[in-house]
Amino acid sequence: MEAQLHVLKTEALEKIAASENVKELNGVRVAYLGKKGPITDLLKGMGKLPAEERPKMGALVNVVREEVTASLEERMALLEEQAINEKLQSETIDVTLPGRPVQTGNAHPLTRVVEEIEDLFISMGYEIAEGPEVEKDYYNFEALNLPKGHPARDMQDSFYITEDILLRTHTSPVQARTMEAKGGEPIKIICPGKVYRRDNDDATHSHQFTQIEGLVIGEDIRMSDLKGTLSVFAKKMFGDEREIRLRPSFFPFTEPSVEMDISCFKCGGSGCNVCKKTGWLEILGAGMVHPNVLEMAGYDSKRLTGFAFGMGPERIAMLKYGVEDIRHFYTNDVRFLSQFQRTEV
Ligand code: 2NM
Repeated sequence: MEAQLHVLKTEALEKIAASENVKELNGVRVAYLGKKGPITDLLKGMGKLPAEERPKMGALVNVVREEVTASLEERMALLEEQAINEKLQSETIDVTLPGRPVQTGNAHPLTRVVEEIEDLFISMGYEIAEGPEVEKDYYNFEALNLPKGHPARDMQDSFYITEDILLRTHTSPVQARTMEAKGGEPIKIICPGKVYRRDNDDATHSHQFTQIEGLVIGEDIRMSDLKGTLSVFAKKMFGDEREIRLRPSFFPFTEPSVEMDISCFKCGGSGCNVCKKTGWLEILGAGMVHPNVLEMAGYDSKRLTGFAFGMGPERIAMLKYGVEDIRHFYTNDVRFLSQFQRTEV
């Protein structure tokens, strides 16, 4: 029986050593130490031995069982650690890998020009005013010194909703509304927004486009204030070397009225393809607010005066970025839009 026990032990230890994973090792444990295993059998068979041999044999079987158990536990610990290490290895995540780039959009070129102009005027103390795009005839024309039948109304063929309501043809009605609301108080605003005119769309015309108008009303506001303000604007938008030039013009809501040119930012004034060899680029219209406009809004035109100006962000963006067709701004072709990606981070 001793020899039998020895063989059993050697066999068990070999199988334990040969087990390559936890499952296999568990099989060995059940086979040798389980209730139906040979060691249990030996213990059960103890009763058949002569009484004086029982203690010695019992002790021997126990020693073998403990040795096998100890070997099993040692091997189990090793295999479990191996299993964990393998799992860790195979599931490793390198948190230092660069992330997948996310496709980001960017502001529309017109939005950028409008925001740049807004920022400039905000820095000079202006507030931004907005108003309805569906507007009353009164604010769009009447309050701006364009009474019914005025020939200038034909200059701006409009989209009428009813006889008294139309899509605004400029953002001036926002200024008329602001003047009316301020009830004679000083004003310093710019009004950006969409406007509408009946036009056949082509490379330089669109039935819908954007405008930014400015209005300053206060004591002693003069033409020189207009010139200084617009000169700052020209340099900020088109470069410090820009000169401005005012030419006489006509608008019903201003008197006197002017068109403002800037010296060409490409050739500096010597003449090139951008300025069509004139050295100058027309940028905006402006003037001193007509006394009729002030009086209609409730201002005393003897006490307060003002200047106003209006420009088209599309035209400014086209000049600045060399865009040859206004329709590019509205057709949303990403091949066009993505060219205005901000490069600075
Ligand atoms: C322009 C040119 C000149 C203008 C005038 C006014 C108002 F409401 F104050 F009378 N707003 N905008 C104005 C003046 C607009 O755009 C070319």
